[in-house]
Amino acid sequence: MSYINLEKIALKEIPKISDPDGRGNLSVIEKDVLPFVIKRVYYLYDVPSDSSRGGHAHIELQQFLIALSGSFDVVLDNGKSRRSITLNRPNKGLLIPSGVWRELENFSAGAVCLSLVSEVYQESDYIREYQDFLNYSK
Ligand code: T46
Repeated sequence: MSYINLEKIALKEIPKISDPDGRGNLSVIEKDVLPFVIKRVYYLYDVPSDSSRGGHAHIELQQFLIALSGSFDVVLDNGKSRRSITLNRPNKGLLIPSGVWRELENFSAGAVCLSLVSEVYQESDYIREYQDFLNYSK
């Protein structure tokens, strides 16, 4: 397996419909926005600012993360290098392919992280030990 190019992982615009009468915005994710069929949706909230989530990679699962409210940082690691991306807009999402280690940190007060994923929950899809991930990503 070759190292995944982290520079290709970028924030993706989600279509936004601004209301002409000033009633705010509506964003929609429908077919063709994501390269996978959504099999599961979960969300993280009430995360203390000094806590982190993630700290693992997935073997098959792809996911799309959105900061529905507030902000947080996603640290991506391909086994060779790291990069951090801030999510702070509900009309931008981060598409994380399989095989990338991720850590979510610096949650602001009231932050809500929505996660749309390509697989049902399966613990066997997780690589939770960093050394195992380094061996896997070589
Ligand atoms: C990811 C980051 C961003 C379930 O029972 N069903 C589920 O669908 C999920 C996602 C988790 N769980 C259980 C498994 C653990 O006992 O909930 C507990 C916490 O899960 P975990 O420690 O994996 O939570 P995070 O926030 O560290 O990771 C989650 C996702 O698991 C992961 O795919 O990328 O959010």
